[in-house]
Amino acid sequence: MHAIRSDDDLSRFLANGIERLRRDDPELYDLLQKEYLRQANVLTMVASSSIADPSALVCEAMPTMNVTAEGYPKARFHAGCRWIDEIEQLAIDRAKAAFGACYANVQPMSATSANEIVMFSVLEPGDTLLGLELDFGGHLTHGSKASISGQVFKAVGYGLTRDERIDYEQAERLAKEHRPKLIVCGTTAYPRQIDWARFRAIADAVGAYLLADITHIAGLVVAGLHPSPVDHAHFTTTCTHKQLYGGRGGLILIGKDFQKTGPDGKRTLAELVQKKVFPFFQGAPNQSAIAAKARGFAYVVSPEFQKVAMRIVALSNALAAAFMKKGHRVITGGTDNHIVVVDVFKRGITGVNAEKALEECGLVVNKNRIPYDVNPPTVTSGIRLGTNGLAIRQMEPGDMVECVELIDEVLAGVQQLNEREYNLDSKLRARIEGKVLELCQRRPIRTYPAPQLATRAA
Ligand code: DSN
Repeated sequence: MHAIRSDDDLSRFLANGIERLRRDDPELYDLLQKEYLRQANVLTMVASSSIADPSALVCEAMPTMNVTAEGYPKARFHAGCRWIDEIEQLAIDRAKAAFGACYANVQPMSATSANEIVMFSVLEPGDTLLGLELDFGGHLTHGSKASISGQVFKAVGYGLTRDERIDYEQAERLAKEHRPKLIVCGTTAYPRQIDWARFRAIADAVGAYLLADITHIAGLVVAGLHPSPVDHAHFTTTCTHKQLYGGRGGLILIGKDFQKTGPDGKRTLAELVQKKVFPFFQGAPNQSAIAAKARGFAYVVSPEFQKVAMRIVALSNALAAAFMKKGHRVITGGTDNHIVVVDVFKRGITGVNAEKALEECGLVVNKNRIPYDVNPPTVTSGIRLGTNGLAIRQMEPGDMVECVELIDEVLAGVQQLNEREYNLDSKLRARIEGKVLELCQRRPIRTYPAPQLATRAA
């Protein structure tokens, strides 16, 4: 190997790339710069987002991107994979260590594809799966008719009880009635803990496999602030860019069942997943994303992240309490994780109007259906908030009271014209926007530029 010269250093390489981008493609550079500033200048409370550390983000920009590497470490279909193999193995080892798993596949491009890969590992087209209904906080890939999961497989859905908790009894009843081959648990808008052992008991009673999708709560699971499903479920999936603060993509884990044989009675669950990721579902993996995942897996086992995870939960509890103190209806009356769902329709505003009005003021949340919603998915009766990004800003529970004051003022100022249109007084908007900027400046993202109060980016 030739020695790496000091001027071959990666930081110089990246700086050169940025300089060339600025010089040769100012149009694109300007848009990227605007997005960078936008994130600094708004309070992002979208529950499915977070703020990755630059040390994870830069991995996505590495020359690893240049390597085509179909296959797995030490079993590639292409040459030139010596370091790629080590990077992917490092990501696998770190993922297994972080989650206490026996098997990890770091190649899925997203949690969506991770879920589909698991489904095709144990189901044949036309087989039955049982998942949480989208309307009750499930995910598109848990059996929605809009996704492969609901079109290729026969999907049956369980819901929530009237007090907005997972209806385990209904899930059990439906499992016994429909004999699914796969049961999916995990949610996108459920603020409470999930009883993995109970789901496993339901699955075992009907001979089904269990898939736990922990996309939203993966960081809390690593931090021990939510019980882990890894040894309860046959398969655990997650994305790596929400609460793992790593590269954008998916991850499949298997716990103690990794050597159990699958439906054909021959191949193990781990072997089935390995073959379904590649070559069945994907070609060459994104090795830069895998490097960024490796960085995220190291971050979430650090003492620093333990504090972030505790802050995530403390902030969401404070957020929920502040909403309720203002008289808002919070779904389930609180939260155990990072998610808070608020019924804004009770105040006469649709979720979509609330989302748009809040974003105008620098408060970024997303519209979300609430249990037994009377409005369609593109309108909704609720908004969903999450504290992953606020925790990175090192916010304190007291700041949540201020956030809710601002949100409440905006909602009170919305004059709803119809379910998708509203008026918002421009003076109110400017005032709240200014207060959001002050808050962003007081609690900056450490690695982003401090917001400029007078010159907010468009
Ligand atoms: N599942 C969507 C969400 O929760 O917002 C996107 O990941």
